[in-house]
Amino acid sequence: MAAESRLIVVSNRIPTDAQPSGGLVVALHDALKARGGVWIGSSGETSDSPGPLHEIEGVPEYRKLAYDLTEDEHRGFYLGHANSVIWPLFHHRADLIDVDEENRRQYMAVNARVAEMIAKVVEPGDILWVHDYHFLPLGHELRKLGVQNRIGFFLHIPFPNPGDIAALPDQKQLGPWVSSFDLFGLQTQRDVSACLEWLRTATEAEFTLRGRMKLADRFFEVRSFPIGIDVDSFQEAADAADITITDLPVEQKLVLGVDRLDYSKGLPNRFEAFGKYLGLRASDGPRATMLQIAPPSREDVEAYREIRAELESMAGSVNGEHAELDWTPIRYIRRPLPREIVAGLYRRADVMLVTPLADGMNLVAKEFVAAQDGADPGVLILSHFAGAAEQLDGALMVNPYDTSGMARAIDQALAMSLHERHARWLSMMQVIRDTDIEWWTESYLRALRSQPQVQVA
Ligand code: ADQ
Repeated sequence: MAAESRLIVVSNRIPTDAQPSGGLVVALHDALKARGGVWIGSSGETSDSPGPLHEIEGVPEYRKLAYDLTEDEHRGFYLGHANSVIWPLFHHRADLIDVDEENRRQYMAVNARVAEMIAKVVEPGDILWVHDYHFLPLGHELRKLGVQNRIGFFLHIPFPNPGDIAALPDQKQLGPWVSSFDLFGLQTQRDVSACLEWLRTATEAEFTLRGRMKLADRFFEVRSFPIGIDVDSFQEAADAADITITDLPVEQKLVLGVDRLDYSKGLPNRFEAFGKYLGLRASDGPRATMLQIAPPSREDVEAYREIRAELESMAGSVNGEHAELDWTPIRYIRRPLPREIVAGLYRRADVMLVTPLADGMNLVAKEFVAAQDGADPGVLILSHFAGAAEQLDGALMVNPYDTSGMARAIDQALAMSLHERHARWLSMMQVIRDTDIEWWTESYLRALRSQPQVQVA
């Protein structure tokens, strides 16, 4: 068999541990270990004079090359344009975007600088796989430097509503950015439809006979690859976990939420729905406690400070209304918890609430399913707006804007028969096994490799 092409992965942060943990990071680590290649990303450090790529120690099979950002770049590129314009807009929150000319300039400058560093290490035959919204212009910058290798992109977050794209200061450039990649990978069919609709209505792109798109002189493909998890490793972690880690009495029901604290995750609506559920519940009925784990992320961004204050006030008011001497209905933990503990909580939970207003996929939904004991599985309540909803039709689907509907779903889930819980869980397990993380990496890279290297339709 001919040697496989060397893989170059580009992602915002490069893992610094030799043996990384976390689903996506492990998948990319495994892909690089098997093929050899290079992983390029930010070191997470800032420096006044960042200098060139520097080697980070890892495993012998592939190299890790990191770059530092200046303070100004971190503020403008990362906190500013990527997380205060692209993130909210792509999560359908155009009302939250904070457009700033200097931040946009830093976003472009970092992409140009990273492209120059990458161009120095690319060899003929390498394939490049660029990850996420921090690097939308990277393919275009690489093409400007003469890089002709196959370059793929994967967007981990939703594709925006086509009409909202007009709010991007870069809207005219987005077409050339997307078409500079040979394969533009998205999480769901819904994202692909939105992307194709935007290409058709707002750009000069044409559909070609072989299902590819053409924009100016470039041919490219837009396709969905729903990301998965390492099912066995999650199942093993849950099997090994201590499920008595909470002090809840065994007969008490646990309703769980595990999210990064982010306005896209729909946490205020979830708290409100749980409050309404408590209002529905018979006063002598079984007690259910909701445990929400939500460590704050990106606290330097104003919108994140606001959501944190809102949640704390809501938890206080629901508890004020419903708590009893020996029962606090909403518990809220703001620390990130280790994976083993999260796996134990998934296993202990009777109901899992995954109710984002918008989400690329949402791996928590899949991890919860993998962590269940098949003899007595819990119930997943899933928002229509999570990418995972396209696959996990065994979940109880909810509209996160309808908090009364969510309250009824919590009630229904807590009362569900073992027979129904089991049937729903089995159908979800089948899907998460069929499209696990290895399937995702393999199918994406196979599709990227099969893009013609010479640009033809
Ligand atoms: P995220 O927005 O981070 O990822 P998600 O996919 O749900 O969202 O979670 C990522 C990981 O973080 C999961 O493995 C989860 O276990 C862990 N995690 C989340 N909250 C945690 C907590 N409170 N404590 C400990 N661990 C926690 C982005 C996109 C998603 C997409 C992924 C992968 O926003 O839509 O699914 O990338 O493509």
